[in-house]
Amino acid sequence: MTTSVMLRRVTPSAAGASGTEAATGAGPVEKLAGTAASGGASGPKARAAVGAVRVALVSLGLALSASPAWAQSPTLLVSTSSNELHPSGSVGDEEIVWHTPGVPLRTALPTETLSLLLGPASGGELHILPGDVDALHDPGEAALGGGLMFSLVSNQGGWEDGDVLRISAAGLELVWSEDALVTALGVTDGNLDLDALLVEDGMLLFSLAEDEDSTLLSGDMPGVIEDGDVVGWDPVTGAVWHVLTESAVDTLVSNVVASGSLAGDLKGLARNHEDGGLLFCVQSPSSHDGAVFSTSMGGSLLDGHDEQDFGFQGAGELDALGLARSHWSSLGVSDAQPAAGTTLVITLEGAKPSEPCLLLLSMASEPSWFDMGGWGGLVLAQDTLFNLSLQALPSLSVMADGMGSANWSFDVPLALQPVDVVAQVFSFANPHMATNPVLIEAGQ
Ligand SMILES: [Ca+2]
Ligand SMILES: [Ca+2]
Ligand SMILES: [Ca+2]
Ligand SMILES: [Ca+2]
Repeated sequence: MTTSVMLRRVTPSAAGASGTEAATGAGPVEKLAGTAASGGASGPKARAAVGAVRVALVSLGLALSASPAWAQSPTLLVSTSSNELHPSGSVGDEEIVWHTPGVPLRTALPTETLSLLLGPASGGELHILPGDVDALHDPGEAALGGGLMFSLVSNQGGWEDGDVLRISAAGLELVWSEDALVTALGVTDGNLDLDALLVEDGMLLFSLAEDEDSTLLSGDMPGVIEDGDVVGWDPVTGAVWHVLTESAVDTLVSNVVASGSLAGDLKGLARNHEDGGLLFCVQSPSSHDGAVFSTSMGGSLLDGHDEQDFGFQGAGELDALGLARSHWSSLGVSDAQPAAGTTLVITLEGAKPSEPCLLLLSMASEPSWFDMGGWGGLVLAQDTLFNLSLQALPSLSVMADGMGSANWSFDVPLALQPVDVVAQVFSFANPHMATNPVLIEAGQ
C-alpha cells in the first residue's frame, strides 16, 4: 500500500515549451514591434521590421475578414482504423479523439481509461487491453464522461460486439444488448456486430459491421441488411426501417468523389446540428476512407473534416464517428506499464489557461463516484486518495500553462513491487471538473 508514495516527482514545472509564448501574452508581432521601437525606428533593420509588422497585420486582417468554410463545422469524436501519427502526437487504434477543424487532435479516451473501464482480465494480474471501439454516440449529458456510448469491435470483458455500452456511475453499463438488436432485426444467425450509432428521441439509427440475413428487413437485396445500410429501430414500438440503403450511400459518395464509387461498409454515423444532415464515414474509396461525408446537398464532404484535414501521417482511415457534445480536460500517460527505474510522465490537456490543478493518485477506483461536471466523476478510493495525494500536495498541484496543458514526471523506483495506480486531475478553479481517470500498472 505504500508503493506509490515512492513515485518521486522529478519535474517541478508544469508548463510545456509550447505554452510559454502564449502564457506571456506576447505574440510574434508584438515582440517584433518592440524591437523596432527600441532601436528608434530609424535604421534599415528597424524599417524592415516595421514593414514586416504591417504585412503581418494586413495578413491577420485578411484572415479575420475571410472566415473559412469550416468555421461552422462541429467538433467530432473519431477513432482510426489503425495506430496513427499526427502533428500533435499519436492515436492508438482503440482510442477516441476529438477533431475540431484547425485545431490539433486531442485524445478524449485513451487506452488507459478504456482499460480501467473494462476491468481486470480473468486469471491475470493485468487489466483488459481494449481491442477497438466503434458505434460512438455522445448524448451530451453533463455527468459521468458525458454518458458516452460506444460498442466494442470484438467481444471483450463479458461484453459482445453488438452491445451498446455507456460510461456510467457503475463504470460500464449495458444500454441495449446485441440479443435485443438480433431479435428486433430478425437476424437469422443470432449474431451481429454494431459499427455505427446515432440515438435521437429514444430511437437508434445504426449500421452493422457485416451483411446479415433478416426475416424482417430488406434493403438492396431481399432479406438482407447490408453493412453499408443505415437502419432505424424504435425500442418502444419495436419498429425497424431502412434510413439509407447501401446503394443510396453509394450515390451520396459518388456525388462527391467519382461517379460509380462503391462506398462499401458504412463505419460511422452522427448528426450535424448546424444543417440537420446525417454525417457518415465509409470503407472506400481509400482516398476518402478518412473523410466525413454528409447527406446535405445530395452528398457532400463536411468542411474541415476531409481526410487530409486530420493530418494523419499514415493511411488515415476512420472506423468510428460521433458528434462531440461533452467536453472534459483529458489525462494521458507516457507508459501504461512503466518498468522500475524508468520515468513516467502524466500529461493534462484541454484545461483552461493558467487553471490551478491537482493530480490525485489512488491504489484503486471505487464504484461510488460522486457527480462532477466535465468527464464527470472522481473514481478514486477516498482513503488512499487523501493519504497518498494530499500529503504530497505541494508537488502534485500545478498551474496549467497558456495552452491549458500541464505534466508531471516521476521516477519509478528500482525496488518497485507491482502495483496498480489510478490517476485523475482535479481543478481548484472549478471544483466540479475532473479529467478522465487513467490506469497505470506500474512494475508489471
Ligand atoms: Ca479504431
Ligand atoms: Ca461493435
Ligand atoms: Ca456479435
Ligand atoms: Ca457498417
